[in-house]
Amino acid sequence: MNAYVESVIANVKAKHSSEPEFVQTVEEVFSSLSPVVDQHPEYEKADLLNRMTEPERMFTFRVVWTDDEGKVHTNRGWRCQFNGAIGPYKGGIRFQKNVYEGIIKFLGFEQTFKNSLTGLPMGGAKGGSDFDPAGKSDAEVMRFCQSFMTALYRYIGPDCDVPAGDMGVGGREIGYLYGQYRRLKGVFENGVLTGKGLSFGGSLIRPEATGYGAVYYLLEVLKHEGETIEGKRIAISGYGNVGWGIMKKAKELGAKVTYFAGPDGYIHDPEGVNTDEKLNYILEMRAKDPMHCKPYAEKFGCEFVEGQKCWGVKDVDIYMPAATQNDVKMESAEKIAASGVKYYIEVANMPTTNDALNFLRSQKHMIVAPSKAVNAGGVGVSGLEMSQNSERISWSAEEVDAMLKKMMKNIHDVSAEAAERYGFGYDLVAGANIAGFQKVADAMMAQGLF
Ligand code: 2IT
Repeated sequence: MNAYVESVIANVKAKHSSEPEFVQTVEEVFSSLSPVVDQHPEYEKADLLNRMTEPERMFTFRVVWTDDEGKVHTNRGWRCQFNGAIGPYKGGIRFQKNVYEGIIKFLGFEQTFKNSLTGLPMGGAKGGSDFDPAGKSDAEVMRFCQSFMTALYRYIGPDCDVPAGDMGVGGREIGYLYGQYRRLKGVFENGVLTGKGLSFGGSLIRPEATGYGAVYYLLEVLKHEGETIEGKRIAISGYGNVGWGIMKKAKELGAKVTYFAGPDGYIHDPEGVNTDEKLNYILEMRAKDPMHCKPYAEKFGCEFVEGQKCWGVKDVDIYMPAATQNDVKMESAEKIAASGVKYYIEVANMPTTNDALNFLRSQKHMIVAPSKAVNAGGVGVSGLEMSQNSERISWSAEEVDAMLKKMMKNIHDVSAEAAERYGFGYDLVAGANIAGFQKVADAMMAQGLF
């Protein structure tokens, strides 16, 4: 490994020992950059890599809200404005009990390279709170969102920082957050948030974009291998917004999701989630109780395996982990490699531990694609939402979908090209890291030291 890259990784490990997810992502991204840094000694002179690991700004804030019984709760909120070199800070907000600095920082770092890959002018950011949305009423969520935005609104804006959803933050939360922003600012500045409802500036296809984009990216990988998607069987984890989008697009293109895993176990539906009834049922099931997917098996008479993940099943063609970070560890990776399945397409942010990811990449029979490329269609369509808001227009679903498809093809192609150029062959992981890095690096080098 290049000595400067090695020293930066060592530095991050020493400085961030209490933030393992952040250390993990820096190591994953930067370990692809050795040949690039070898060719660009000016990066070390400008200490570019150490600068890239330090957020431009990160802050916490107090979020106080009252529950329906009048009891007062105090949560912590975060916003990490990681890198603004190529555009306004952009990235989601996550509400989840386990959120802490390390999660927000890792997501903000990933977001910087992901956003760069979209080809749109968006910097990297992430935010969130340790608020647990489970079991909260609409009114409680509203009060929480209003309090969160009251603390945050001075520090964001359409040309400054544009939050969106992530886990625990969907259309309902974005609506409440935007309402409070508008109330406080006294302006209709809807470019401040993406993932909005259609009646106040949301973009068609944004809710489906991450899942659809993942399948469009997959199409390019299959094309590269001389295959098509018809008849392909897919195993996924997660059946949230993203997993659901994959199911829907797969069905449309003649493939099928035959396995999906939730917190309580996994479902095996050999027919696939291939009817509108099944797709709608998943929405209903999730709205009622996001922790259990077993009711699907009861309703449609298929197998449910309690407490297990579907990693290692043999009767599929493609694995797509779409749940959360570090879902696939070494033990699962060994099962995946042994199953003989060729395609491992990451979808959730950092769903694979670094040792597991490197193990899968080293399998000669496998093709591995990284989440920061595969799931970039979500934020990509957020970028298109920003464009529509600033022009005060709305594009049709067909227009947005066509742009998304083109964007995913481009992300695949620039990644493959970057990997080839630096001697990695068809290594989509290294390629995405290099291609995402290059634009941010150029912009930072041009803008002087800070
Ligand atoms: O992880 C992600 O890319 C997101 N949660 C979406 C971010 C965005 O700004 O749309």
